[in-house]
Amino acid sequence: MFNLILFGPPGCGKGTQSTNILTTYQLNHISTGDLLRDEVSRQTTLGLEAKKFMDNGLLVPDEVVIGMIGSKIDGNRDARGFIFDGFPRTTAQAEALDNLLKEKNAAINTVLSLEVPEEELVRRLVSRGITSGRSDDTEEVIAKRIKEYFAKTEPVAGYYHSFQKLVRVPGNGSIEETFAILKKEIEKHISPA
Ligand code: B4P
Repeated sequence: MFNLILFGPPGCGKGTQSTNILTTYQLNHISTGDLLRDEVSRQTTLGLEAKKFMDNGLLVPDEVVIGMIGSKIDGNRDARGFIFDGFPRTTAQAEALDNLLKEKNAAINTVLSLEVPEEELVRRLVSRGITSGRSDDTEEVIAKRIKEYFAKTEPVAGYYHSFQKLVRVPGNGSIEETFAILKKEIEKHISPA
């Protein structure tokens, strides 16, 4: 099983590149952002609670997100591997993920961190907000999300660096240029399916 984390700040292209990667390598995609937005749109208890955090640019509490991931991994036991997109976002989430995978005799193989300058992140997210209708893509909330990233999520890079799993990748080129760089890294581990 090949397990990849796409890591980086809001708007770095994790969701965009996941789409390319999962079709080329036949991996299962787990995006906590998508899972949470689905709960919000169905107005579940979890979704109504999560929305309060998301609309304020804050991370949703660890126990909520970790619970969602556990059931997703269990539901796809025969997968070739997983792309974790937007997860883990705290060191507690990273440790929980290691434990969940260990129970399945699996581990994270590589963490690809997309590096994009802050002004480009804001530009992309503001531009997405114009068409997406996402309530967290306003300039005010974007600023809070980036602050939350540097406070709580950036330290997760150090966690994976300590296991020699972190690879920093430039993410400010075009979508195609960035995908080509990611492919080179992924193909050190697996071939296209
Ligand atoms: P996410 O859904 O993960 O949102 P994101 O970080 O904004 O997205 P991403 O980096 O994937 O950007 P994208 O490719 O879409 O999280 C949303 C919220 O959910 C969080 O703020 C938090 O509240 C909550 N949450 C999620 N996971 C959580 C967790 N584990 N723990 C706690 N809370 C959690 O790209 C953005 C835009 O840029 C798009 O419009 C795209 O077209 C464009 N773009 C991408 N690549 C480009 C390129 N190379 N050039 C030009 N534009 C590009």
